[in-house]
Amino acid sequence: MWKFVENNLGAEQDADGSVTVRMIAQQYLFIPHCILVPAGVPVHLRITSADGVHSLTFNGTDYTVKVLPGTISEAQLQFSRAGEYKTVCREFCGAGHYAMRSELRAVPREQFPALQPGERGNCAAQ
Ligand SMILES: [Cu+2]
Repeated sequence: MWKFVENNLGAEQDADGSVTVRMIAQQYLFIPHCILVPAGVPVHLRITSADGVHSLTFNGTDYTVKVLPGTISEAQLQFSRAGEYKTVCREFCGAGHYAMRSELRAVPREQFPALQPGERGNCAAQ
């Protein structure tokens, strides 16, 4: 089974051009806190929870991914236009729930391959 290790979180481009994103939800944030993906490309999301139940949503889309501890939730996503999508928890998960929001940034697809792996989980590099 594939392991969640800190250095494999983030976005990784696969041989067919699609992207795999690995994330962790925990009280009260999503890790990585900001993630970059190419626009217009299939994104295969894998996410687990470090504690309770969370629900990952992307503002401006209909995507909702329920996140549970002890299991990996998978979803197929695609962000057709470049831009910022706030990632917001929609499952009440405790006192800090309302502040549980991070960001996904879709960049023009031709820009993505030039990003270093460290930049794909860190919007400050943009
Ligand atoms: Cu929550």
